[in-house]
Amino acid sequence: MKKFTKNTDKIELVRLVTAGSVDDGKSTLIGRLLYDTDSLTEEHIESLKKAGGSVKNIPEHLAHLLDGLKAEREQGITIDVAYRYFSTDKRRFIIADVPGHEQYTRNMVTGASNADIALLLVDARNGVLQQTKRHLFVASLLGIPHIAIVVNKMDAVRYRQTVYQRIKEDILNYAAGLNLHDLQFMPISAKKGDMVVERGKKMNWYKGRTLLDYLENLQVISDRNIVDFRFPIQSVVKADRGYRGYAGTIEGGKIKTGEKIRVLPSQEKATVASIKNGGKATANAICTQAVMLGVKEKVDISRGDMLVRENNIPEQSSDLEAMVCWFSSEPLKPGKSYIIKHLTKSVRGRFPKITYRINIDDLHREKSQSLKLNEIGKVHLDLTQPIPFDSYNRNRNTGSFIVIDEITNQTVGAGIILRKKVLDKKSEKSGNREGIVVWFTGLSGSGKSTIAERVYEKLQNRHIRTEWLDGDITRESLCKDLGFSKKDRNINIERVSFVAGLLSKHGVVVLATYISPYRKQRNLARKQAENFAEVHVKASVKECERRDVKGLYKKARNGKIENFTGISDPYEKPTKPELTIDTKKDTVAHSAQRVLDFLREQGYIE
Ligand code: ADX
Repeated sequence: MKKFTKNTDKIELVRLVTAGSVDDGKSTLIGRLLYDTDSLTEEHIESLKKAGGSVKNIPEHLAHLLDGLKAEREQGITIDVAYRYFSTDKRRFIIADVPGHEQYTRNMVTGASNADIALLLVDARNGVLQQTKRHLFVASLLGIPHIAIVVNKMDAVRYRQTVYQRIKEDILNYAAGLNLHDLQFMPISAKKGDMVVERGKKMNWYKGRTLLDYLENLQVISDRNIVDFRFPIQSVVKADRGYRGYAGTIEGGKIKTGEKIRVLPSQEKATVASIKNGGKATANAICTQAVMLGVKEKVDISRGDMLVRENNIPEQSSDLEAMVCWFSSEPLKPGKSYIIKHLTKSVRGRFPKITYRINIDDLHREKSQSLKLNEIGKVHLDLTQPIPFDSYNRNRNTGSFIVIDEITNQTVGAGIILRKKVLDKKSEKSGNREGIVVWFTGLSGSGKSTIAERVYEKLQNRHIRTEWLDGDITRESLCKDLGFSKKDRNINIERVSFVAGLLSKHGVVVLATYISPYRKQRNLARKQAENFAEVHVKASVKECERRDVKGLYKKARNGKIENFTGISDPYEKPTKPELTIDTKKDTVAHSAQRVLDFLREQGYIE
């Protein structure tokens, strides 16, 4: 037997994921690897004895070894993926052991998320099963860099080369339709030990490497993205003297102290002042490290935000195209609201469309209205807020998400982001879509523009013809000559509602954000358009004054601004608005969603 000296310091760590179906000998194989590489711990041996085996007949009882896991299950701890460790003189390995029961897709997606190599087991007696194909498909979808098909139980087919060849051909035929980087095959008997660590004497026809030889010598291409710095904030730690630390895991790239960064979504700039790793100060940090950053400037950074390099910004969008694997017995319902967890941020979202479902047997694309348990499909994802992301093939971490059921709180799916949604312009633009004026009224600082901006972005993403008229902007151009006397405000609204009405008649969805304090003027605006919806953005003077975004309330109180709405000029509340939004209670995302829902219900958008 080979001897291992186990000097494990500083040797390379390789991540494996194993997958197979029930009874294909996965436990035996892992046990064999642990045993033949001298990686068994006292604990393993204890549990082996308990299970009725003894150290002498370990090879016969290898599978028991891993059934310690069963005991954990019986105690009610739900472990989907068990991690095993073994090492040789050359490398250390972590194996994510993925159980092969009916939840296999979920387990595989979980276990494979950062794997370097996937070992897919095939039982020589059964040949290629649907599950084998599914695993291979998921492995290719997840972009696992190396895949080894391990044909196990060769002893049970009398080590016949023809059996192995047949399986290899079947897989190669199937894999022709997949996007795989590196696919290898090896015949083994985990039970007898052939071709795992030792070559054995029974398969002289096989000239390739043993499994361990393969694992030890494979040049592992790291697919970690070390270029694009991505740091989602997990938590904000307040310390002495106003110091704030931003804690999280670096999900891409690297960073040094003194580098210029940007906070997303606010786009604010800052400079990295300090980096702490495990409590110790350091000058730089790299992808996968969990660190705490301090910044020089006083900027607003909170949990869920992302720090990136100043000039290397990820895409940001709320409309995405993705591939989703569905894990729940309750099928994916297009249009239903789910929680989408992307890095440290959770956002509401829906899947308005399933572009196609993949038939795992022949890889054909099929039309489908939903995705059932273990099914995989391409979907559109419509989020209530934009997220910063990279496509999955650029960064596995920032390019993936999980789907959580709002009510049960269970993970029901996982997805990988392909790209920002490219719309079928024809279908959205064609037809004589009607326009509408959506008139946002409310005090200065009530949140009109903030909400409208979100709605505007959503409509633009969908290629809906949209215009946004905003008080602060038209007062710099179209209404430059006007002040805030009653007369001037009336002219202001007259001009703007004329433009808005005109545009809406040409099929444009117009968002107008004006204080428009007088009821009479708003009714005039309504008359100018064929379709009109008044949205009352409600916030009390007290609340707006507390926010005082532009510092105008303070000035008005000090008498520096005349006729200030809410302070020295009246605001007449709408009596029958189509929509009322309370910005003290509702988030921006939710408020924008309500406007979009209204437009959808009324048939202005799909
Ligand atoms: S409206 O009353 O004529 O509808 P409009 O929406 O165009 O007002 O412009 C409001 C913006 O002008 C406010 O958001 C604020 O920034 C600025 N402003 C300046 N002076 C006043 C004032 N006296 N009252 C209200 N807003 C003012």
